[in-house]
Amino acid sequence: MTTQAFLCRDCLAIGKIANSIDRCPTCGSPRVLRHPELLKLSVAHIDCDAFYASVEKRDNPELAGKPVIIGGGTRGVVATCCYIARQSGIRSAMPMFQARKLCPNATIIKPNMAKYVGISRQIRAMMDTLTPLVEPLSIDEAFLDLSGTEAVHRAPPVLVLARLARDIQNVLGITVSVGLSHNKFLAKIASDLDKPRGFAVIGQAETLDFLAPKPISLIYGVGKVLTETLRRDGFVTIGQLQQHPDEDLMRRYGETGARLARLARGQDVRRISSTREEKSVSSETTFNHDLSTFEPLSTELLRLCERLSERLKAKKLTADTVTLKLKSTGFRLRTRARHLMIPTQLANILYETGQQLLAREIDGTAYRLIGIGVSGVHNALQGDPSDLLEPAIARKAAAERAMDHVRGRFGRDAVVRGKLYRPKTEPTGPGPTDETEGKAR
Ligand code: DCP
Ligand code: MG
Repeated sequence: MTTQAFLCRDCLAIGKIANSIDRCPTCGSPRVLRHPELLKLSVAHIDCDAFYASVEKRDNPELAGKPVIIGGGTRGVVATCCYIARQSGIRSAMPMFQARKLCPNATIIKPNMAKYVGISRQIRAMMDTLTPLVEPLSIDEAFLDLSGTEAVHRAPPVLVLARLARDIQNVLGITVSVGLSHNKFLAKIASDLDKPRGFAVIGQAETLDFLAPKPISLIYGVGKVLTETLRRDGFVTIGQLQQHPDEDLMRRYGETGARLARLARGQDVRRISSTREEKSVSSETTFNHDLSTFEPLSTELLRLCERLSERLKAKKLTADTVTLKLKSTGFRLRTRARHLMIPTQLANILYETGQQLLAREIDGTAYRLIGIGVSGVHNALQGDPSDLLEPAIARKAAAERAMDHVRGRFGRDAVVRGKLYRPKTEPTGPGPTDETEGKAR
């Protein structure tokens, strides 16, 4: 009789179980996890189920069993919807009018961000009691590294995680899904496999076979453009990348190819780094004369992005949220933020994002100050900058790093972007530049 390690997600019984038995021998529940590597794996990703919608359903029992959409507000799109509403085809980011058409009887609720942030913090606090290595990715998800915690908890990571999922449900009234594996890439994929209220495991032994039939777009950072390039070259599944010689992938796609080859095999060396202090870094400048048009504001923005990027690079940091700050002549403050899919330290990306945010604020208002800041700061892994995954970004990154190299050798003014070039005698210029670093919010 062959046996396997098992864990019951209801009564939390743990032990060995015969392969032929599919219910918990203690409580009879079918929610049994079984896997040969169940007691060895320690990297987890946890993601709340239909987060905003779950919170609203928790707070209004009349909504139980009914379709609920969270959205509207200023953006006019769906933020999320519950799993019942998803059966009608509604998805995040869909225009509200389309969602209403798909499910006319859905209850629509405007997002209450303060409430969701509060619950997110409570979940985080529960995670922090289990390991110092908690890395939040967004408001409703985080990586946890539970390696080496078995002695403290007197329980293997899988049991600690099942307890956590149960406690979050009992204490906070919302459900989460857990992915357990041997690295971040696979743990994140796993948490999505069994949603909602899921728990999925991807072991070392099945990594290659698990990934082989999956589409290449499952690899983080592979966006529409790269997917299309690879499809044209005959690569559709991850298995096709596995079968292809690494050297040829590198010859065709450079650094991106090397990275694709590694991830296709499920190799990911990124560590889980806790950003316990939600750090923010920013640069801002006050003008000698107020500015109201795009071009001069954009020129100042570029200068600030270069300084900010320089500081991030020096400290080996990347960040995933960019915030533009503007202060009007009447001292009214505007801040506009955008989340990036791939964390960055590049001036080019900061500038592109900042410009998009700036363009919407050009409405005749005269500004006396512009600032650009980042938060969601992570340690950049040496030799593994995530900007190398998407070729369009990789090209900009390569150009920027070449420029940094020249500046490193010959000084900051050795290369000056055309937009920032000013003859030395020109009298006007910006006022003082402030650089700050601290806790976000
Ligand atoms: N969100 C948003 N706009 C989007 C995507 C998400 O405002 N385009 C918000 C609402 C979500 C929350 O972020 O509740 C978390 O995002 P997820 O992608 O994790 O989505 P959900 O938690 O809602 O659903 P799932 O069960 O698929 O994780
Ligand atoms: Mg979620």
